[in-house]
Amino acid sequence: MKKKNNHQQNHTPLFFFFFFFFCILVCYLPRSNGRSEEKDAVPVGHGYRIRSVSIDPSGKSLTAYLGLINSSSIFGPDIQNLNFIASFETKDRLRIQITDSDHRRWEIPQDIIPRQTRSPVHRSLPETPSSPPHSTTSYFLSDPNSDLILTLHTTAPFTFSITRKSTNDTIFDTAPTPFVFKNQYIELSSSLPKTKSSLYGLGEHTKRSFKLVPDDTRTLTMWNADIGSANLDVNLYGSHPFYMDARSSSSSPAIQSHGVLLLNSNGMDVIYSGDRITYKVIGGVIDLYFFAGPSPELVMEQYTELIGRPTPMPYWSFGFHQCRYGYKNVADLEGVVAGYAKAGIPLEVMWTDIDYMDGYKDFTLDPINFPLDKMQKFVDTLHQYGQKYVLILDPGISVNKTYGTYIRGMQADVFIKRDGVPYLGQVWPGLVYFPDFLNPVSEVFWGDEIKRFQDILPFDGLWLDMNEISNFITSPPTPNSTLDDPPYKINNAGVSRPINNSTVPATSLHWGNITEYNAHNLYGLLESKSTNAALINVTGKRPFILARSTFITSGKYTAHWTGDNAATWNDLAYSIPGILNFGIFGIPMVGADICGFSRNTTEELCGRWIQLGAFYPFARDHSAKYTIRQELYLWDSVAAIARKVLGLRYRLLPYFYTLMYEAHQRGTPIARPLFFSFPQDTNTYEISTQFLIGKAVMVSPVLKSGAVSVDAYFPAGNWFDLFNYSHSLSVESGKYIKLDAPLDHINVHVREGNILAMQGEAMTTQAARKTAFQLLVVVSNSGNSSGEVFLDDGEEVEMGGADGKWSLVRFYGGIIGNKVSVKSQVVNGGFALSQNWIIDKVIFIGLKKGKRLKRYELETINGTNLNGNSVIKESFDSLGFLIVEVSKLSLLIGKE
Ligand code: MIG
Repeated sequence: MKKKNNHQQNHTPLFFFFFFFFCILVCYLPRSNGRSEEKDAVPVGHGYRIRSVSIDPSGKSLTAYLGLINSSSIFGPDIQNLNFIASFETKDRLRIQITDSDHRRWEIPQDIIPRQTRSPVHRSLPETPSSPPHSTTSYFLSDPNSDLILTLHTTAPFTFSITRKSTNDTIFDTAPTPFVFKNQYIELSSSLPKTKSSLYGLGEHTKRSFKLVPDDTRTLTMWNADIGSANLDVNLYGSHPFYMDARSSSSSPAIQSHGVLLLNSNGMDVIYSGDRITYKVIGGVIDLYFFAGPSPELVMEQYTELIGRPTPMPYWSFGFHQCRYGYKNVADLEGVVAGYAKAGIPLEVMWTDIDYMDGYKDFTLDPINFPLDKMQKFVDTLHQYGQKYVLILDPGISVNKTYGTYIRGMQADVFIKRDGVPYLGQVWPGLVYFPDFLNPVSEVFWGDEIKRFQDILPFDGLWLDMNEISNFITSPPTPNSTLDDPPYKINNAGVSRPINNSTVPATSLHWGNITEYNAHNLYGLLESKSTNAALINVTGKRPFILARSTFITSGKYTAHWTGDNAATWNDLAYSIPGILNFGIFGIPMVGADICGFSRNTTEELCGRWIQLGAFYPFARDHSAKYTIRQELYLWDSVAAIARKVLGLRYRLLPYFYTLMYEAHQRGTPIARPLFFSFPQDTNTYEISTQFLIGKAVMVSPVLKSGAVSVDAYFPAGNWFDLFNYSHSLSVESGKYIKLDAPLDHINVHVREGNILAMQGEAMTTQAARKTAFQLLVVVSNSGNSSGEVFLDDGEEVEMGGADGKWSLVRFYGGIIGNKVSVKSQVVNGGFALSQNWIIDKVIFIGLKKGKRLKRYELETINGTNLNGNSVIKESFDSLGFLIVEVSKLSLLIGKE
């Protein structure tokens, strides 16, 4: 029995008045949903009071027992007793868990997302709960090494706040809104300092801008759904309840950013109104993580330390990919490959969509249009030319007694069930069952199917579509089920559609009796995880997987594309926020369908799209069935643009790949928002039309029809056109500059202070890797510049692993007296030396104006004369910076 009476001494008649009032409201709001409640000032619940608090002697964790103040009737009965546990898991990571003291609730299983186990919790309440002494109004949890401090406010209803010690800035504060915890409705809200805070993340949604725009009518809903990304502001394929808050500060450092993750897989609405953020979650527990930053890079490092670092991608996956829904047959595929070759446009990977399958059944080939022998020959030929092949898989397994995969799946009993039998859905093959990736047997089953197919057709990567799960039917709800029809309706599809809409019903069961209600958002993640393990087993190589549906930690297994956009100028522009968001979600290998998926593209749009898409981390042209063809060679203008921009991309491959390494080591995105590198410049917080690749290269695309110039923002510094080093810009403080951008040109600039290791253009990444390196040393005003390049075979499972079959070369440029120097430091030079890679050219740009070099003498650090056959050319750029090009060198890159 709960000792309710002890804790209800403070009930006043006022409370009952409110209760009565509230009840009337509810009764007169038929079919009310979350959003109409939001408008009313009446809180959904009355909050909790603290019954006791204990702080661990280590000072790193705190446990409080909370008792309900008073119940409310909306969205079901309140949970009576809660445990509140706060702990510093690292100095930069504070975790807050709130859950039912008396009953176990759904939490994402540890083997899916590993994390620290809860510090010992007393399941039952102490005999005589000790109320906090009257004199105490707050409890603090403060780790001496951490910049964060937690305050528990003991006045009823209880609230908590988190403050940054160094600036005294409050980063999270649940006051004054009472916290609500019901079985199927949890509400937690924090105030935000409207003018100081800029929020990014909370996806997956297509947004007009990268920075979240306050909007209290439109929810940020998270419930994985097969909704085309051409739809703005509605829940899409994946769920990432993580945001980064970049706060400008007058103190140093100028940006104080932190991250907040709600580790919860249930459906939710998040409402961001500028001065508040409110989570409305329909299950699970509160498991909040605060990452102290303070730089955006550190937030990413701390976030990915918890969720896992992004998986490395094979070198070849940074090449250009071509796909289409609706390729007719093998001859069609061959024609496309030939079209690229003939046009001299690099094509790395050819894809097939569901067209290749026999009756849309996974692991089968259409015997007429994509017969095995022709497909084998096709894939062999691709491989001979150093190209790759990727194919699509859908999760639904056709229910067909003559289909091997189905038979084996039934034997292994791997399918999701409802009412004791496999749940029958409907997708492309007709009736299907869905493998339950929560069941460990599924990984074995799935891996075996992949192996059987790999054995006959040696594909190089897998594309996982429809894994939200997408279902062409909506099965009727189980009568009176609060799972199929929960009391609070999340804003599914922007119109509060039932959560069961076009997916597997919430009452379906996974292995271990886990409901689809709880596990729904995990499906794509689990499929990616199993597929990743299978590919490593089968090929022994680094896997390439492209998944549509993602969740927290998906970056450990897969790349992502932003799904079904449309061939419109708007969708071209929205691809930038889309890509930047996935960087923040820990999935740096991301791209949007180049030239647009649905609707007919146009020559101009496709030209502009490949200009931008050539700089997406993942660059794939893909289109829908029944749209016009959009392979890049089909228009002369687009072909010329493609040669130019993909030429630069391929020269930058070592740079992209090194950024992959950095992402894998530290979680830093490949494509980054400007504020990552220019935090002191608050104008950058708003920018959604440009982005950085790493920290050195800035892309400023044309996003409007008919435009032949672009207003691009340049943070302070000297910038140099990467296509033509003699075009430079210099800005003292950040400003917009109007740049020429004729149809055949995209503005891509490199910033002073960087050194890029580039290679030559080629038709495949394999061929590009055989060319000599060139160093572009972008001398800075301060004289110093740096850069690095990571080198390995591009496909071993580990990247930078213990076997040491890799090299990392760091370059440092400097001006000492009247000498310009560039030095390298080599970690594990052996690998690079074994490849005989040389640097044959070093180009210095951004050298001080006005002076020519008087005398050239090239020497290595140890004094060896290098003049040999080398050739030196000197010129001035548009601003008078000196450019010096030293060619015909042969410096081994693996040697310091
Ligand atoms: O119901 O496989 O987002 O890229 O071409 C549509 C056909 C299924 C959706 C994917 C899209 C793919 C398409 N798929």
